[in-house]
Amino acid sequence: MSSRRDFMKYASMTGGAVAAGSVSRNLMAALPEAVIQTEVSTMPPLFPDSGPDYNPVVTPNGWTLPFRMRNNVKEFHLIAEPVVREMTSGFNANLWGYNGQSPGPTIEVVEGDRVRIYVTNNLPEHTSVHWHGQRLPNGMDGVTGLNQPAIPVGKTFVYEFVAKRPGTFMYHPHGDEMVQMAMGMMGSWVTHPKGKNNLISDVDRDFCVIMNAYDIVPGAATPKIMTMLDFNLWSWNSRIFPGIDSFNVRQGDKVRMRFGNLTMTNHPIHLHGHEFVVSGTDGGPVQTSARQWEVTTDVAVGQMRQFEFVADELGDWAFHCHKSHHTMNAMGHDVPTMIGVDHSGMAQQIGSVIPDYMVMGERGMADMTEMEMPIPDNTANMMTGDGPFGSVEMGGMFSMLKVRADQPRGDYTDPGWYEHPPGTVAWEYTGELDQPERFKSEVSSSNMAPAPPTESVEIDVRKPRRRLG
Ligand SMILES: [Cu+2]
Repeated sequence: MSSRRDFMKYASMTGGAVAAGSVSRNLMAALPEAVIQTEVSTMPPLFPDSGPDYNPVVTPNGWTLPFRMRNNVKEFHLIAEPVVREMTSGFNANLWGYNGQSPGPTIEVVEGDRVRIYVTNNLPEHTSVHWHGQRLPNGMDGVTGLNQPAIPVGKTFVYEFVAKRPGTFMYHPHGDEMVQMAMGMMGSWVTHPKGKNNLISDVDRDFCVIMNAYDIVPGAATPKIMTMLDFNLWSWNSRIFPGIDSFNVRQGDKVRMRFGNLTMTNHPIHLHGHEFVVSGTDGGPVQTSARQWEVTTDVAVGQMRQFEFVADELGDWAFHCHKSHHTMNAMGHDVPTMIGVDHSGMAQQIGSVIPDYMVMGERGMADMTEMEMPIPDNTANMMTGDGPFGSVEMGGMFSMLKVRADQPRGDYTDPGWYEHPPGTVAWEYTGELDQPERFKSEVSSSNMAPAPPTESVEIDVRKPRRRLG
């Protein structure tokens, strides 16, 4: 099996979007071709044409790394390098990644495969790769200083091990990792089961997402790397909504989602309109008897989770992290809450000194999506993304599951907006409105200050007593 043939197959599937990389011709004799990808659209699955058959995964706004077979070993070539990632339309980030993108390409193998990965370091500093979650020889685990010397700038190291157990894994540096992961160095790894495994079901669609977070000041393009908690860009495969592709499926499809978390906080991943079971964790497939139906599953720091469901409800279903700050883009967090504060007068006074002054958050933040206030160049809007009924008021870790009866099998393209059958959209009631009856105790609640007591109140304080016996 020649690498050229593998490569050609992939290139023809993707319309030539993948191009050969920067490795010189004489090196190619020994090294597998380095394939570079710079398109941000979702690449179609990479069907295997050697070894055992499997149903490949799709990485939304990402791609799968082609390999070559050499003496029964699957050979890959990763190039660690600075990249420019379009995180959403109109916003580019200077990141570090692999083979042209951050996150790097998804690596897909089969249980029992012997895998050899060439890693070329084109970063301005040393690096290494840790194969997160894998069983492998200690010297292949990729911790700089502990298992190997760091890969110096300009050098290529080789990792080789057998992909022992099926599941969802990740890869990331384990040398100056705080900097390199904050800059976007990471990727997904999927090991398919060899043959039939009773705990791993066949699915029609298999999506693979790595969650990452960046701290990029509005107007800037390079992440702040010292940030520990206050990240402001919460992304899936280094894309932020509305830049994240929707997850498009055919009604009745069995769907698997794989989520890995390489951020510094947990993400409760929430799907509307369907229930799912968590079918796999970092340790492998979950026993059938231990699975429970959920609509949200938490993916903690450093974890991978697989969940599965049958997409039986037609429509465009919201799909997002349930931490509401994570469905927003770059914003200032240190802003006082002004809801309920009357700014009238004050804005005018400030306006005489600062002509463009604008009151923020007087009636909630939804106005922010409409204001279109001038923002610095190369800044993502805080929460935008238009739906068929107006602004979705979301950013960050948000997308949609689009279920269609006529979505062709294996077709991952966006079918557009769902057309609701007549009478199935929430509508405005225009009839009579009676004044709601309230309990007496409610009358003075909400925005009104409680009435001052008319007489002095005697309070009976009961002191805690020591319990006897
Ligand atoms: Cu989150």
